[in-house]
Amino acid sequence: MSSGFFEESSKDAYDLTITLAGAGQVGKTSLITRLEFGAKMNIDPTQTAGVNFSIIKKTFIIQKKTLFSSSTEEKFMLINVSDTVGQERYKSIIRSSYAQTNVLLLIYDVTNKQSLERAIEESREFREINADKPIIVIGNKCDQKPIITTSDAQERIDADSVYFLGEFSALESIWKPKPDTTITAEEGAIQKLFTEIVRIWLVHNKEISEEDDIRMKQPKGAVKLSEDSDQQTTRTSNGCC
Ligand SMILES: Nc1nc2c(ncn2[C@@H]2O[C@H](COP(=O)(O)OP(=O)(O)OP(=O)(O)O)[C@@H](O)[C@H]2O)c(=O)[nH]1
Ligand SMILES: [Mg+2]
Repeated sequence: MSSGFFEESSKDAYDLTITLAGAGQVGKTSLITRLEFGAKMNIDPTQTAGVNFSIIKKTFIIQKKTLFSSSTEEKFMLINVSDTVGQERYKSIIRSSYAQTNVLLLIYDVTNKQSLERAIEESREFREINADKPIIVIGNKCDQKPIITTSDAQERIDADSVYFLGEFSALESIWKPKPDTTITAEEGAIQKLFTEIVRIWLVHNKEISEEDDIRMKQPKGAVKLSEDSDQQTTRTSNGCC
């Protein structure tokens, strides 16, 4: 990591590169569209062409806790997202982005067994290139009747530094981090999911500890479900093909 998370100058934005991977049509683009444009947006994604790069700008508030004190920091972060296509024939392009990836976000479809097989395959390929970087696994489409549970995924993707964040619905912006817990769109499901992803990465890199709190800053006066105004997205390029 090039710079410390708690450096004074906010000019050095902290960079996190996330690659989304998984079978075709599991909802990778839909999930990232939710983070970019909010819970109200109607999503009608077309198949991703190769790799689609976007930069999402977010500010996080971190409360560091020690035995005797606590301090609060705001940290600006550039989340570089590589949204890959699920089609097998593009796999070499996807693999070429793995070396630069900090966190692999592996999506499967809870209604599609084949998509879990693909997630297992992707996790192995990522591990061949990155021995220790975090792999985060999410089952999408939890608004549908699931045939794969998080425990099934946990049993099958069995490696170090793999984190299971339960189920999500990119369609309805609902997060079920555990079977008995549901975070709704109104409660900020997508923001909370990505805050957890950032937290895992920071803890993994020992930038913060498990005890520290982190939350995504909402722009002043923002209606919770509306598009962020000062935390924009830039679609930088369309990678290929
Ligand atoms: N029911 C339901 N449908 C979803 C959900 N997320 C995405 N979809 C639908 O699934 C289809 C595929 O979504 P995409 O986001 O394009 O999937 P993808 O993984 O990016 O697909 P590729 O780019 O082809 O790899 C679309 O018709 C979406 O509307 C969800 O949470 N629930
Ligand atoms: Mg896509």
